[in-house]
Amino acid sequence: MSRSTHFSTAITRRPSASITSGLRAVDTGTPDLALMQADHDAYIATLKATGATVVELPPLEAFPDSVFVEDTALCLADGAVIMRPGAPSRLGEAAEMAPHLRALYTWVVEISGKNSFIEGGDILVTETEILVGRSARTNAEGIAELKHLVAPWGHKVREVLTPPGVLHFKTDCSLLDAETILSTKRLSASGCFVGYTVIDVPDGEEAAANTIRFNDLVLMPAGFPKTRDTLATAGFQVREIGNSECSKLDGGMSCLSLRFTPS
Ligand code: CIR
Repeated sequence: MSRSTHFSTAITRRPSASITSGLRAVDTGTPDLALMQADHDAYIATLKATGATVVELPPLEAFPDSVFVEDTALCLADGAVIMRPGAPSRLGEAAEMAPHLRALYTWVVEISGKNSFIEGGDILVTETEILVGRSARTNAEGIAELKHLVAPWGHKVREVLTPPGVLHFKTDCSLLDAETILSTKRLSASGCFVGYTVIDVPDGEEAAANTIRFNDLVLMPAGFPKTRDTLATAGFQVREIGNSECSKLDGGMSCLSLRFTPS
């Protein structure tokens, strides 16, 4: 079993009523909290169906984007790293997550430089390396600090570029198994996945690139039949989860959880 796809635990946070004030690149309408909650419940049930424990945290009204817990931390086998989100309205979310990780991990370290910014959505952990996309949220200082913090745990960090105009590196890709990455063509064409098997997302379904492999399942946003069929044909067990409301806030499958096996 691969440590980059198989996990005992996930952390999620219930969406808050303030989600309607969440960040978004383009306004495509107000998210419907009840529908988002129903989709969130289905997401959690699917994680649990793999046998994992899901720690469900309460909503944080002061932080409209706090349902997107992935951006607050990087959870590795050896320890967790608390991020410093580059979005000013999200910076305080990391401190809210820290005690929950300290309760589960022996080692928790923090990105602390005042000029260092990094969000979990820009980080793809594979079996052999940690790819970090420089983006509007993640800068060179944040990546350098992460590199320094995880080196003692034996991890190699490789800096890559999140495509311009794309929120996070993982908005455009996901790890499907130890060797295989699902990616948009615009990202895979950059050459950053040389050495991996890449499955390109079919044209017109770029929003389906953000999936998660969680134990035996691949969770993907509903409404992308070509991608679903491509993944099923490649042998993956796919579960579709409604994402219409989170997508109004540029969020997807990976953003909604931290996934790990605590040390
Ligand atoms: C934001 O702009 O920060 C949120 N509205 C969406 C965060 C999505 N997170 C992720 O892709 N990891």
